[in-house]
Amino acid sequence: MPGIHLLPKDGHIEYLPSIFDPLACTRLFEVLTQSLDWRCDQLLMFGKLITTKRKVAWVGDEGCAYTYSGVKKEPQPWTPELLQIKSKLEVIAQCEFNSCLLNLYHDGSEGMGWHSDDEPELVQTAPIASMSLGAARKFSFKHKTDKTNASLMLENGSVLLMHAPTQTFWNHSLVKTTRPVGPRINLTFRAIQ
Ligand SMILES: O=C(O)CCC(=O)C(=O)O
Ligand SMILES: [Mn+2]
Repeated sequence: MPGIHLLPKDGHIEYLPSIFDPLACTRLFEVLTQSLDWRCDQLLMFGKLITTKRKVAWVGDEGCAYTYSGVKKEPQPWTPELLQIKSKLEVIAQCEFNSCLLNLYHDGSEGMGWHSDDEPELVQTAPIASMSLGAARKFSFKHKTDKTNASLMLENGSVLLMHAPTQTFWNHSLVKTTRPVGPRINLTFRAIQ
């Protein structure tokens, strides 16, 4: 599938704008907000348990528990809407996913710091498919060793595919902004072994 390619080396990302139409996105935003059990995220930082304002929902096949930032998450079951999105992204990404992490950012004061999704339970060769709904937000990559930077805007209805070995060599972050921006939901479909 033709997309916008951004990383100069050591990985491969494809940005696909307008995969979902604006009407479908508005409806999905509402349905996801109401049909999932959203919790404040909990991260272990310097030995302390931090609770974020950003909300998360972890969805997946039974048995797909996932540990990140020192906290183990048990999945909630798939909803019909999430299964439909999953099928569409599996065709685009040519890969099967068994879990999805959803993040709900209420405004520009919420973001996600530098990290890579390189946990051992993720299938290392599988891409991560990241779908965005709502406000467009800046997403940045920084090379882990030489600190090369690259950024793009993740727009409503877009999909970003992060192919292997991107997570090995690059960190990414969802940049906070003082610009007034509305809420945004991001869905990252993942393959857990
Ligand atoms: O909100 C985003 O676009 C990124 C979220 C992310 O990096 C993650 O869930 O691991
Ligand atoms: Mn990530």
